[in-house]
Amino acid sequence: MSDLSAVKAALKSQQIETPSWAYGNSGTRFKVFTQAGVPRDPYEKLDDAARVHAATGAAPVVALHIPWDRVDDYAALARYAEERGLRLGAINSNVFQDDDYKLGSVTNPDPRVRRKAVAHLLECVDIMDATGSRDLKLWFSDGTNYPGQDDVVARQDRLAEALAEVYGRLGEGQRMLLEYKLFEPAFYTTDVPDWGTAYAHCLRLGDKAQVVVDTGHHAPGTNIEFIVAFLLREQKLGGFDFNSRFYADDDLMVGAADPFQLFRIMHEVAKNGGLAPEAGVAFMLDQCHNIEAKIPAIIRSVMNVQEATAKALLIDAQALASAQRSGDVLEANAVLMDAFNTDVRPLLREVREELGIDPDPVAAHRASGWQERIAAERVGGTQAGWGA
Ligand code: AOS
Ligand code: ZN
Ligand code: ZN
Repeated sequence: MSDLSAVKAALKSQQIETPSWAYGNSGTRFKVFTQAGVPRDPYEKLDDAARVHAATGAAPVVALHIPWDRVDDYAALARYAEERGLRLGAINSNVFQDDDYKLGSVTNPDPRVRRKAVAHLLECVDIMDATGSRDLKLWFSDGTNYPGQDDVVARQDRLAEALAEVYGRLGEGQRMLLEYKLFEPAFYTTDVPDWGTAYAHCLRLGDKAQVVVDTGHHAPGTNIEFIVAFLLREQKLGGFDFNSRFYADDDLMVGAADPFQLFRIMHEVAKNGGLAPEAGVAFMLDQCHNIEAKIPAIIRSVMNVQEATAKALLIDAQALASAQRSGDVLEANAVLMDAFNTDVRPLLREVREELGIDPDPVAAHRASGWQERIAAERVGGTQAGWGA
């Protein structure tokens, strides 16, 4: 795409979904460094998310996590979001934080535990009905630690059975997004370890089941953009959990360690129709901000996705196709690199000015006084945290 107004229009229509848990305290198993002013409940998380949207104009959707965001009245929470120009996004289920799940949730050898896990997933669909959320995001920590610990194929059967039951409960316009992860917390086998496994289950389930690609969930060196291109071609890319990894599932700011990889991913997304709203690709963040200020970090992350998207949109598609047709390897690569090496920050400043927001979202947020205000006001109560 080289028509600048079309590039700008595409950038203006891209929506990034921020995760409620990124606003709360988080850390590693070694230490959680708490921060002043962190939200104490889902409502305050939405207040912070509204600041991210105000600063960027591109983050109107907020993903929830059950039970971390448990409230009595989900419809009221959805209204609260709406009053702030937001809407509630994916409902992230949690079948990994309970003693019962030591040997797995939906793949547990004990039918009682499997029942409990499925009941939670079904409850998440009830919540979607109340919030108006489109997506149920499923990530299973299920797997084994030792050879022989359990029957690998029987676990796939149990997984398929649970997924089918939840799939059957989905309403019109609702989807199930199945996330894969190479390892952790299970270290020998993981029941949904890769895109192929997730894809195979989704294929059997039907159109409402799609794969979610968490960029942090691959072996080093995995060509994630190939996976993205393949899934888009098959109409099975439901969305992303964007973050940045260096070693494993590091959940750092998207685009921080490897902006080139993010550009390559966004190139496949843009080229294969994934930016069109009707493609339904959810651009979610799945990050934690352990040592950096949370709201500015989320703003920066949204900007990183926008910058990669802008560069992908600036690729001269005709020049690329012609170099590819003629087998000009160097020229084809140069076309891509030209776009990647373009400084798109001035373009994005213009886009923001046209949207009527400050061209510098991080500076605008810092100047807003929000951080000082929440640090002063949010005293007492318990701060929300990852896992709380
Ligand atoms: C876990 O590693 C995953 O990335 C999940 O997406 C998880 O559900 C998310 O971190 C929120 O719980
Ligand atoms: Zn994830
Ligand atoms: Zn993860």
